[in-house]
Amino acid sequence: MTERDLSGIRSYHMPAGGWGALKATAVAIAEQMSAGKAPKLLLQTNQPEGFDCPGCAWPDKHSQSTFQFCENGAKAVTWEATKRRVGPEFFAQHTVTELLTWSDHDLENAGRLTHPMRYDAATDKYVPVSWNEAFARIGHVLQAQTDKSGVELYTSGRASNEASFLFSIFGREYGSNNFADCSNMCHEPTSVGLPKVIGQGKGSVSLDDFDQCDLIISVGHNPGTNHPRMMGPLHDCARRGVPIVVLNPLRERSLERFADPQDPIEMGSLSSTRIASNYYQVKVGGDAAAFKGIMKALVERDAAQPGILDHEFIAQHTHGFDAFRADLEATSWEEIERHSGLTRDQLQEIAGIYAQANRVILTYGMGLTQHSTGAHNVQQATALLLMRGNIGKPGAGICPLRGHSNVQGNRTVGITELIDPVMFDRIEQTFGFRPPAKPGHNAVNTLRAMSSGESKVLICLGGNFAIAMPDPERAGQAMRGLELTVHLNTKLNRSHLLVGKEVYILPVLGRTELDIQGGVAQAVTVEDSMSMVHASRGKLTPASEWLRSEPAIIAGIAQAALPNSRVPWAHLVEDYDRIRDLIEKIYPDFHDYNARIRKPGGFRLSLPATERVWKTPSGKAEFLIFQGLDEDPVYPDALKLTTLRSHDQYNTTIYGMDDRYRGVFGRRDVLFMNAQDMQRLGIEHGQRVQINTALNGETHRCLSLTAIAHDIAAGSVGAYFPEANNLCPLDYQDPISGIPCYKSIPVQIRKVSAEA
Ligand SMILES: Nc1nc2c(c(=O)[nH]1)N[C@H]1C(S)=C(S)[C@@H](COP(=O)(O)OP(=O)(O)OC[C@H]3O[C@@H](n4cnc5c(=O)[nH]c(N)nc54)[C@H](O)[C@@H]3O)O[C@H]1N2
Ligand SMILES: Nc1nc2c(c(=O)[nH]1)N[C@H]1C(S)=C(S)[C@@H](COP(=O)(O)OP(=O)(O)OC[C@H]3O[C@@H](n4cnc5c(=O)[nH]c(N)nc54)[C@H](O)[C@@H]3O)O[C@H]1N2
Ligand SMILES: [Mo]
Repeated sequence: MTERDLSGIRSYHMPAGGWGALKATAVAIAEQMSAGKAPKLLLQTNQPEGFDCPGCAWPDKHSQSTFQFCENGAKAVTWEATKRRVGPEFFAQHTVTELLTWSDHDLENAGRLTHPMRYDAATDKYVPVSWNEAFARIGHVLQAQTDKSGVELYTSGRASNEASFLFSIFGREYGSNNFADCSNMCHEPTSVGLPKVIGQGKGSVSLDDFDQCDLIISVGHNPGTNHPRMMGPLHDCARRGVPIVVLNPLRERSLERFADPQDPIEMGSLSSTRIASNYYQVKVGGDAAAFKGIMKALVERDAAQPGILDHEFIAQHTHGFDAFRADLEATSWEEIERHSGLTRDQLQEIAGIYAQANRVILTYGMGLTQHSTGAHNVQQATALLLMRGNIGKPGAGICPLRGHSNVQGNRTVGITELIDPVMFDRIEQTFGFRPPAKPGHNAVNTLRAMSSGESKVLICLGGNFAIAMPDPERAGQAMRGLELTVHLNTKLNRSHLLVGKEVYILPVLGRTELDIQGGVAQAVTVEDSMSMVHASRGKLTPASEWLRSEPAIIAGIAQAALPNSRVPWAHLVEDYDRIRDLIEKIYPDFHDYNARIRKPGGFRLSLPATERVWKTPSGKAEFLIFQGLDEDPVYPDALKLTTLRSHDQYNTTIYGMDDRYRGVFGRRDVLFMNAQDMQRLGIEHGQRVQINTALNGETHRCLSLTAIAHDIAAGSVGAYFPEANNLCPLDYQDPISGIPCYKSIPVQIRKVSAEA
């Protein structure tokens, strides 16, 4: 007899959204906030005079003032605005060793950080420290570093443009270009891959394009959970009869059907709208092969019926098509089928739907980017659009779905490890110092340098670096070896507990809170997924009187570390308009910054590809060939593990233990498997299995989970992050963009016997 544990595993038959979403919102409010406060707060989310939702980077029509309901946005807001507190009494009661035994959910659920804290090794506890003392010590250790390039500065994408810019100037004046960003784990293949093909590292569509498109291709994203406000446009398009073609190994409920909580008819009649017109369960890691198949089919159709491809656009606007077509013609259908997991007929069918549409938007998320071929995948998706001229015209274009609400903005205002001579010249002209010439570290190289002892200091502007990264063991060892670690955060997380010699937790104001400087309420600015920049104004009384804003804390650290700084830190922090005036000097695209953010909705940064201006070396859009088909030619037939977000989590923040739409309740220790794969391996629904990374030399990476039969493509398995990060080797990354491969890890799976 095998033991099976199916507790909390049950089918969920409802559509995404609907009453389930309203109920979950009510529960989130009841658990975190006093009921009176919440409705008013939620009504201020994404309104012209309110704050930008800290949930995701999906844009809003800010000029309108209708409230857009969003369950997971509500969770993000109430989680920040919680009534719970983690103050000095909390830390006095718990040693770091004890807190390490807590779950990620329990750590953050303890509440908002209220005081600056310093780790005391003698008692193994965090103790309160004054702001001045913390800044003085941090400044002292920073000044004492002989190798300034051994200081690492990490940014998580919730930080505003103002905070990110000050952080980037501080680090560069100090002497380090080490600006790792959560974008290195997220959309780096977009930032690196897109400029090579269309001359810009950002998407090309705006919200209005969704009103005009006649086909949407959705690849590797789960909007009902991660970009819920996107469900509005998807729902509208579906109702307009726009076909929506989905490529995703899992059948995600929100891509199947959705009931709009703002639609009285759907809510009243318990009906819903189908979202995907065609759903294709591509194999994990099979996207490049699938794109090649669709494009091969298009080439074949065009040979039979010229005009399927947009030859005029290709001739006038692109470069490299003949070689690209020759590669498609030389690729066999058998290989395409084997690697994509889709049949030739299915791929032909997609090509047929695509060939009939004239204004096509292709949207994508982590399912496409977090691969060892992430940049290639993004480029293949773009090539598909280019073949029929679907970039740079109304209703068409490429739409990467960014993660954190300001991750795109961080990068625009200087959070990059790369050397940019134009930016460096402007910094020199503006401030009178030149940033160091040595290129910095991205996220993976940051962890490598910390782990080898080359880097000794880590300053984190938000986030949970050590837990978001692959290879928790190595991250733990790296964190424990540091001389100084500084965390600017709203909540307690596990990175705080991986203590080195000297550690500070500095509590920050959140996006929802009033930020008063020089007696005046300040606004910060953020850039959404569609390059719209707008203001965000917090409204709530801060969680504690000791909190400081991110810009103020960065200024405090900078003043202590750089006594002869050329930057007027205190003056800048008194009025954030002054910070924006400087951003405009370094990045001229922000001209008239302060005037333009005062208009409802803000302004859009320039996107040359939308005008069919291609900022590539050839001056044209490029067709770049992806050699071969498989992202993992060494282990093509191994099962491929993908790591996923549940419906109740925000990255490493675990709001709760349910994943409603996937039918998992009260637990996260599951491995989603295809029923045929289970049968082949003799594994039963609910049985405990051991998963090993199958990469050479990585066999020590293992994890035990409960296998459950799920509607997932054959050859693919799925587990939750961050629990499964132990199975992700740090060195398994995309050589072009440096992103860790979180989504397609070759694994072996075996049963764990009941006696074991
Ligand atoms: N509520 C909430 N909102 C969030 C976040 C959150 O954690 N919670 N995180 C934010 C951040 S930082 C980000 S980056 C975004 C992430 O948003 P998504 O990109 O939606 O993130 P994932 O949950 O990683 O899921 C990706 C989807 O890709 C599919 N997939 C997995 N492997 C493959 C593959 O090989 N090929 C294809 N085609 N599909 C695949 C999965 O089945 C899943 O549906 O969301 C942001 N918004
Ligand atoms: N296996 C696997 N690993 C992954 C992924 C995956 O799909 N699979 N996804 C990757 C992706 S896309 C990303 S973006 C990274 C996420 O990496 P990070 O951005 O580093 O992690 P988060 O979990 O978003 O950070 C949570 C912490 O942010 C802090 N915080 C919240 N709001 C604020 C604020 O306003 N200011 C400040 N200063 N702090 C704040 C809180 O203290 C909280 O503990 O994870 C990556 N890791
Ligand atoms: Mo992300």
